Amino acid sequence: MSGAGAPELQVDGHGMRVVIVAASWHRRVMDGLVAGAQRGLFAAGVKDVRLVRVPGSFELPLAAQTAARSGVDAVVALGVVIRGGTPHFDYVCQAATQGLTEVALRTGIPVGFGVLTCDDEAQALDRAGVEGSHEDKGVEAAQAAVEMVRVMRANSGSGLGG
Ligand code: DLZ
Repeated sequence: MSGAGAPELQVDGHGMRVVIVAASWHRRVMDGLVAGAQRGLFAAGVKDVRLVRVPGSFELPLAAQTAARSGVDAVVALGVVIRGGTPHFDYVCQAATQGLTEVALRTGIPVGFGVLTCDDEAQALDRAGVEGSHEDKGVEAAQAAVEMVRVMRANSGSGLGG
């Protein structure tokens, strides 16, 4: 899956409260993703942004669920899992992806998905919004979360949202 075809979202997050939950493995990549998400949220007008750090991507769903239940409008989940020589990669990716999906469905709170699953660190850095990157997945995840708040609110009368 490539980043080609990503929408250009003009998002408005004024008045929203957002929590970024971020894993700590692979520091350089994570610093880029967190900075990108913060940049995206501030550019959208979100002033109330809190950052929660967890050890690894496996821990993201629980932190995201706790944040989602605390009364915020949206959660942005960030992590990077780099393929090693064992099946561990697949289990961590699966747990993070499935867990974050369940959090959004269970709570009704949008969760921006900014978890990179890469073959190596160079591939991850190319998507991390650092100098020389071709993509900025932190910004994309933040914009998607803010846009989903708007979508849910706009469609609350149609059974979408609360
Ligand atoms: C154990 C592990 C490994 C091997 N690789 C990564 C990784 O690339 N990215 C990441 O975010 N976390 C990794 N982890 C840690 C797990 O996500 C988790 O923190 C530990 O298994 C402890 O629960």
